[in-house]
Amino acid sequence: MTVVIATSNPGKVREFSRLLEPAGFTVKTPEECGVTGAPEEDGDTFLANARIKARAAAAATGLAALADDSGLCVDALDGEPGVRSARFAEPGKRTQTLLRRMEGQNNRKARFVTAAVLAYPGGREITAEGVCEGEIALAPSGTNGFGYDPVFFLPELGRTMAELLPEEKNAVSHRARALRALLEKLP
Ligand code: ITT
Repeated sequence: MTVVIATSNPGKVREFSRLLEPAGFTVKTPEECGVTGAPEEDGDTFLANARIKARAAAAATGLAALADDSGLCVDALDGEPGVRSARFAEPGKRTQTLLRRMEGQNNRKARFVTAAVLAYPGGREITAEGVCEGEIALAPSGTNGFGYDPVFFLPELGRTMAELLPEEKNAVSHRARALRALLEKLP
């Protein structure tokens, strides 16, 4: 089965490909299918935004399309940046902005959340969610992964998400958990 990964984020493509290709899927990016531009993510929830991206790519390519919408929910910030994770601050300043907002906070508990949607061109869809619990580190560390990974500390592993190897992130991440749950629902 060929699946289009409906994202403009190369980190997500890498993570999904690593999980899907060994399971026998052929993975394509929207660009490889001649599709450029992304739909507006104006949903109020991770699921709504994942659905917008997956449906748009399935319609544009005529192929099954997988999208995820993810974000970091921080308890001390009442769940922020959450569904606004990509708009929280300018690209390149998000982790710094988050650390500044967390200054003096003792409660560092946070979780990454992913809603994943596999949309078929005919309208059928399969959805799943994945969560990864952790803490906001005091300072960034690590160069792997992307986004907020350098400031997301996993107490059980004693490392930030950006200090994990790609296969280690895929063993515990919100995205991998959502994808595994989704694949279990495939007919
Ligand atoms: P697409 O919408 O094109 O898929 P995006 O990067 O905008 O790409 P999201 O809206 O899902 O994707 O991401 C919201 C923000 O959360 C964005 O700043 C990401 O960098 C960050 N994020 C998502 N998944 C992450 C992960 O696994 N590790 C660290 N940060 C992540």
